Amino acid sequence: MRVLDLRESRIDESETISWIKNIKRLKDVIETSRIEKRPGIMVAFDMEDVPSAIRLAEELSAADGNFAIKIGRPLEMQTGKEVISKVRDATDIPIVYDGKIADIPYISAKIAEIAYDAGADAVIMHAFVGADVVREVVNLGMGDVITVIEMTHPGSVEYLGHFSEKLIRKTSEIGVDGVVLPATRPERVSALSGLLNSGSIDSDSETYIISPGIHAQGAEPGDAIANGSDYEVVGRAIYQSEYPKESAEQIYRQAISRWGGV
Ligand code: 3DU
Repeated sequence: MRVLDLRESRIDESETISWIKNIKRLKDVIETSRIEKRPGIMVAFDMEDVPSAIRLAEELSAADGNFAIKIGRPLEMQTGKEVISKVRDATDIPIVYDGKIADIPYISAKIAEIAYDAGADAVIMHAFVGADVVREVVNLGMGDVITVIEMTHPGSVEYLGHFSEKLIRKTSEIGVDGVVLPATRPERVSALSGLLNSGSIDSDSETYIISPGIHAQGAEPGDAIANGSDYEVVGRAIYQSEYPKESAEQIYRQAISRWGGV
C-alpha cells in the first residue's frame, strides 16, 4: 500500500492546514454560537502595540474568569487583518472584531467575511444602517453577529435613543447573536434587556448583551451585568494598567460579586 506523502503530492502542506482549520471553524459555527451567554468580561484590545496585544491574549488564556477579546480599529489598523489571525493563534478565547460595520450590504458582508476568515468568532456592526445590511451579514453564517443598539456617549441619546427599541426588535427577528447596550446608562440596559427577554420580541433565548463603559467612561464593574447584561466591555482600565491580566481578573471578580453569582 502506498502512503500519501504530502511532499510528493501536489497538495501544498500549508493549504492542507488551512483547509483543516476552515473545516474546524465551520464545525464550530454550525454547532454553537461562539460566545456563551454567561457573565464575563470582554477585553477591548484598542492598544496600538501588537506585541503587547499578543502577550495579553496569551495571558488571558490562563486568567481566572470568563473572558472574550474585542479587537478594535486602533489595533487592527496597525497591521490589518493579520492582527486578528495573530491573536487567534495566541488564544482559544472568543474573538470579536469590532469594525462597527455600517456600509451597504455587499461591503458590510465583505468586511465581515474578511474578519471571520482571519479568525474572528463574531463581528460588531451598526443596526441603524437597516435590516437589509444586518440580514446580509447574518446570512453569511460564518460566525456571530452583534449589533450596536445604543452607545455610551451622550450623543447616542439624541438619535439612537429614539430608535433603540425598534432596532433591538428588528435585529433580533433577523437572528443576531448579540447586542450592544451602554453600561453608562444601566437603566437602559435594564429596560432593553427586559424587552429582549419579555417574549414580545422574536429573539433567541441565547442572545447575549455586551456593555462598554466600565471605568474609563465612568461606569463601575457590575453596573451592566447586575442589570441584565452578559459581558462588560473593558479596554483602557485593563490594557493601560501595569498588570493587565490581574486587572482583568479583579474587574471580573467585582462584576460577578455585584451580580451576586459565580
Ligand atoms: O472605554 P474603554 O477603554 O473601556 O473602551 C471601550 C470599548 O468599547 C472601545 O473599544 C469602544 O470602541 C467600545 N464601545 C464603546 O466604548 C461604546 C459603545 O457604545 C460601543 C463600543
